[in-house]
Amino acid sequence: MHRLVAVSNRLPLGDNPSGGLVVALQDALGDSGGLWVGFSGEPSDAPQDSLEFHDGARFDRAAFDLTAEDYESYYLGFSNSVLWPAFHGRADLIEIKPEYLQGYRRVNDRIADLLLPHLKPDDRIWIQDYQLIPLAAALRERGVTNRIGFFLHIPFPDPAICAALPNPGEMFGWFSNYDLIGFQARRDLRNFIEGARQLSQAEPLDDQRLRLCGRETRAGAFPIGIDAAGFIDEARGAREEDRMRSLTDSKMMIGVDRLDYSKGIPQRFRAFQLLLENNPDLIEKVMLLQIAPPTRESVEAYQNIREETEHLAGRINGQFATVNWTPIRFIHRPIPRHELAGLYRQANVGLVTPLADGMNLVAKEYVAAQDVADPGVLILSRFAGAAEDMTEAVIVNPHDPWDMAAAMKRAIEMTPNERRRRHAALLQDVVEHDVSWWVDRYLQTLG
Ligand code: ADQ
Repeated sequence: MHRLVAVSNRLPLGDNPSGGLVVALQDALGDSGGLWVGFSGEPSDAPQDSLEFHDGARFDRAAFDLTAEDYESYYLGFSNSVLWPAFHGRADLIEIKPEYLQGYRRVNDRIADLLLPHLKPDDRIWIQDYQLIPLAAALRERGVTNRIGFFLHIPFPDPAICAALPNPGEMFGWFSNYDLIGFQARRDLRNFIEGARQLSQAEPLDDQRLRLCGRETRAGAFPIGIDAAGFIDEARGAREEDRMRSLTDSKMMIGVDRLDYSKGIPQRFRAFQLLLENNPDLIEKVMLLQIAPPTRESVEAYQNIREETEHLAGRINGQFATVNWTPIRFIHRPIPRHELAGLYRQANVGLVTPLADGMNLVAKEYVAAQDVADPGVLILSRFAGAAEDMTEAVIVNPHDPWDMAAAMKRAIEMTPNERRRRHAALLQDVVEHDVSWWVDRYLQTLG
């Protein structure tokens, strides 16, 4: 039995984590007795030169801290102003600054230094996500020969966008230090292999292994799941008071996203506007509940998306609201899981319409939360990784407001039989491919 050492950007210390990665890893490490290492969450003036261990969980948790300058360049800078937009296909939003890349390298080197004294020869190391791509290379430079795996939670872009990074060659070199590189979707795996071939002269050896920068590595698609059983229970147990009243005679559509430009929230609002413009009979009969807590607010693109969505919701509400009805309700705070589960269950339509998304756990949570006798309808963007397997959702192109408005109408009017048939197929996938399936499959392949 190998001890699992997971490393992620954020070490969750609170009780109400809102990022998908955090939710997934917490469920996953639950009883494995491993070590989870991540950033403490608050920049510090005097960072410690060792990890800080925290008690209280069934596994060890150890935090590193960062200076304000490191946080700025590594996290807000290279991770979220270069890699995040690039990997989500938004080369137009990339902001390249040499100090961002330097900070990204420096912080990954520092994490390797802090982790080194705590590693045992038999540990399996599993590094999570785009903030930490260089970490295996940094550990290898320090003599670590353990199995090291990586999982990318966000999409991997096509080669033309990789070429817009300041350092595509260096990036593929970083990847080559992993024994297993995991992606969410088959599309990401194809993009990676094609990018590695075009930009780094990689040679595919078979459909899983490739020779990259002089090393042999393995890559695969491992679609992440949710704690399906837990979520089903949560939704069944949702108390009446956690639901929205005053809505009994109107239909509700729900969107739950971090407020991020990749999630397609303005496009969703515009499609809803079109739906109301073209179907006046739906006035007072359907509303959209959008829950979207802001994130990364010091990055300009996030300030812009917040302004854009608030402005648009205000305009649409001004255009259509009546004394008794507001078409869009926009909530900016995270809400507890049991409350969220109750709202999903109550919503007739789940709107998951990102322009790009690694997987999207909200799609799976929405399905898990439904009442099987009278389930709601999932509308899912073809650009979410989830769409590769959740084919019984109503699949839409989020760039096309006409397509989305038609899907909304179809979902609202769908017969109970068709709703049950689609939902049963979706639920089976969500339950069979849950988060423990994901962890087991990944770790077996790494092993
Ligand atoms: P995210 O971009 O954060 O995750 P997502 O997969 O939708 O996206 O996960 C969001 C999680 O946060 C869900 O569990 C959701 O319930 C929760 N959440 C969102 N808004 C909330 C709110 N207002 N209150 C409470 N909880 C809220 C990244 C990738 C995704 C990938 C995940 C996991 O971008 O594509 O699916 O990692 O790999």
